[in-house]
Amino acid sequence: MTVTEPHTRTAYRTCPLCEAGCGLEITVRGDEVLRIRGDRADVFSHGYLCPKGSTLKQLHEDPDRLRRPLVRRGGDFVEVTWDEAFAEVERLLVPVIERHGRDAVAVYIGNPTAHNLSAMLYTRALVQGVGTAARFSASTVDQMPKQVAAGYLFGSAVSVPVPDLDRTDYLLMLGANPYASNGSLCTAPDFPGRLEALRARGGKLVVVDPRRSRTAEAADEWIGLRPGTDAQFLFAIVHTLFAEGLADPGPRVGPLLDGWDELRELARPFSPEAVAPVCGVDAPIIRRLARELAAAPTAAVYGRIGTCTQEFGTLASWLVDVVNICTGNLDRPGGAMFALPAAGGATTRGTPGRGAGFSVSRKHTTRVRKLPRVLGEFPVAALAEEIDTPGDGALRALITVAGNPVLSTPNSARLDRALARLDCLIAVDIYLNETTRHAHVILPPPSNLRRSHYDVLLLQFAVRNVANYSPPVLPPEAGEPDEWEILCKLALIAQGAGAGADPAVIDDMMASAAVHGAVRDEHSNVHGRDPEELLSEVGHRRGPERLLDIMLRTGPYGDGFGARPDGLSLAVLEANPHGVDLGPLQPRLPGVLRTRSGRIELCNPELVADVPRLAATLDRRVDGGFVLVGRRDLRSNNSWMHNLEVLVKGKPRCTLQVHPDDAARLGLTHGATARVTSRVGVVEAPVEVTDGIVPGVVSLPHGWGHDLDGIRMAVAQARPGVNSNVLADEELIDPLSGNAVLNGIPVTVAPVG
Ligand SMILES: Nc1nc2c(c(=O)[nH]1)N[C@H]1C(S)=C(S)[C@@H](COP(=O)(O)OP(=O)(O)OC[C@H]3O[C@@H](n4cnc5c(=O)[nH]c(N)nc54)[C@H](O)[C@@H]3O)O[C@H]1N2
Ligand SMILES: Nc1nc2c(c(=O)[nH]1)N[C@H]1C(S)=C(S)[C@@H](COP(=O)(O)OP(=O)(O)OC[C@H]3O[C@@H](n4cnc5c(=O)[nH]c(N)nc54)[C@H](O)[C@@H]3O)O[C@H]1N2
Ligand code: SF4
Ligand SMILES: [Mo]
Repeated sequence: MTVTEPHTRTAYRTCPLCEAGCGLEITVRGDEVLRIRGDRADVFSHGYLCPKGSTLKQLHEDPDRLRRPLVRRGGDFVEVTWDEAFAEVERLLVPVIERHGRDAVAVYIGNPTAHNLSAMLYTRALVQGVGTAARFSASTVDQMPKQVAAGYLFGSAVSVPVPDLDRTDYLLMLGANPYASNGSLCTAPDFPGRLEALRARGGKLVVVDPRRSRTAEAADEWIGLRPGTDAQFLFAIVHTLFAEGLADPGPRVGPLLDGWDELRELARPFSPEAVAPVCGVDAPIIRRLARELAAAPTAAVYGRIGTCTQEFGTLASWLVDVVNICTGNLDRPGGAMFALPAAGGATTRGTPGRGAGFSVSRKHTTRVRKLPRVLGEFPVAALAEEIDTPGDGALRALITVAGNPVLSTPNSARLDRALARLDCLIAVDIYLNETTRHAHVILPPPSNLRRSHYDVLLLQFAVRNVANYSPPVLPPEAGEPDEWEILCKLALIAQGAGAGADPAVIDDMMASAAVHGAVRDEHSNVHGRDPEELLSEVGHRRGPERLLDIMLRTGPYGDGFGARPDGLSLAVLEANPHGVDLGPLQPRLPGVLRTRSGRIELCNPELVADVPRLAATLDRRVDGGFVLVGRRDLRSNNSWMHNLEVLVKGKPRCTLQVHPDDAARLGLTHGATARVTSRVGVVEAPVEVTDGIVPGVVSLPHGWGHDLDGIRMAVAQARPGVNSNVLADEELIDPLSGNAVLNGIPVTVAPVG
């Protein structure tokens, strides 16, 4: 017998770990990953990589990452075959549906699904298969306010404008720290480099944040704002623009606006003087910023987590776009623009410029708090009470897909207890962690390196139009289902088709529905064609590849199945492993609109109805108490990458940041332990004294607290940190979006001992 050394080869893959979507160059030998570095030929990231990118190798190799399904037997988990696992799902789930109905089964979709082609396309099948109203996701601890604001303004909840980073002359950034996060709802690999380029070409960067974040440090100016007061601050900018005759939407956008005069009236009470004591920012500074925004050749306002996960998340998100409109910067190069994604764009289908609009129905509400369903889902802040409040309609089962709500959502301790009471918890997940320890069955999808990728979601928010497909770097393991097959299988079991049902049934239905939808759409490049003919053209593909091919070919750059031979298809992307560049953003108004009126609805009544709540804060006095905010670290990724030694080594990151004046007042010293108490919980954390935070504000990162029993993440358990969401109050939500308030939580702080 001769043993041949497997040869070394290079594969290219888009990084799935954050929204930046950097191109990776991965060197493999056989099944072994030798090296990961930035792909210098990638059309978007040009070789950029953050410290997480190369850890796909460590993640792939992590011995704690689950490779086989686990089933709970007594107090223990045992490894079983996939057939046994699906049989167990059927045994547990079907009786819950029979006895308590479909709405007794909740589904929670977590963040990594947004970076996962398989999960992105097939969680819909799962949710439909379960047929439940009880849908929850990480969206309501994240960006829901932005989507609601965009929905009201532009008619579609994904028509979120992004700052045209590479061309703008002035960027006002609120509640985002891309030096740590690499950007969010603004897909831009090497975000820091793009900000440096902005300054190098003579532009200005202003960061509004209660913390002097790394991004604030790199900026021209840091504005230390009181948490949760972005809406008041932005309204004061709008006020100033009107008061000084600077408000001008420009000749293209102006004629599309409804509600201009109403906006001026709404802004009237929010003078810089009125908001200054609330925001903790002097009136002359606000006035100057308004003038600078108006005077800059081009400018963009951008807000993210800090402006969303707060008391006035939707109003703040709305006002970000409103300022862009008032300064004439919406939809023009250098301003705030809409991407034109190659696949799956919600505003690239149907009649351009008009649509069904966005609305929140109060017909379906949660059982306990009567909270409305927004974009088809309930606030995750209500998940625990929907389980632990007894009575008709209580939740009995939960299916999580790539989610760790026990660490990520408010009043974690209550949710943790509630999950333990479920009759059935099925987790599609790669770790036995704080949430999945309550599961009856854990179904682990394959390693990222054994899966294909295309960022269907986040390229809708990119600062440049690109398309990038990655085939699996390594072949699938025999007998291991891909994530989409797991999700389809769960859908089929919930439908009563049994654990032996073939996922292909759902996949075929989805492909057929996608083709039929495109053929019916009068504005599609395949309108009126024979669906069977189109399906046979993609008949050699299945799963996500087939769906993606259909989306690309019927998309705005697509080949239209032969109608435009030089257009995009999956085959074209396969031939271009570094991606295809589709150019800088182009103006998209009015075609991007999907409002019923076909206009930009500046003052939707739902938004207007929340303004009095905001105005009431103008009488609020800062009372000397503390509020808690979060933060991110470049080497973290929410709750789930703390099991990689390369990322967690070094000094502890889960610290409570306290301003020196506050530390002195409280008797806290650097390295001492502080007790932080909120209405719902208490944590003890090591103190980090820093002048990089506004007095009266303390900061603790989220995603930590790995010291719970029964988890299997040895590295994370060795440096557990504390869970900041034990302090987050599930009663505090932004009413328009149902989004949790994770920033600006009232707390008391005291030394321990
Ligand atoms: N390294 C790393 N990268 C990540 C993640 C991660 O966990 N780690 N998570 C990813 C995910 S899921 C997301 S959604 C994105 C988020 O990306 P970003 O939005 O950039 O999130 P953060 O880095 O948390 O920055 C939020 C900032 O808001 C500030 N802030 C808090 N409260 C307020 C407030 O009331 N007003 C204002 N103006 N600012 C406030 C905080 O101090 C913080 O600096 O990051 C993604 N990228
Ligand atoms: N206090 C506070 N809380 C926050 C935030 C904050 O800023 N402050 N940020 C919020 C934000 S922006 C978000 S997005 C949420 C995140 O909330 P979640 O999505 O609930 O939590 P994650 O930490 O992202 O957990 C992801 C889970 O997916 C698993 N996983 C990883 N990769 C895969 C995969 O490929 N397939 C599957 N099936 N599973 C996988 C991991 O093991 C983990 O269990 O947290 C929110 N919570
Ligand atoms: S910035 Fe995001 S996409 Fe790029 S390498 Fe880091 S984790 Fe991956
Ligand atoms: Mo997020």
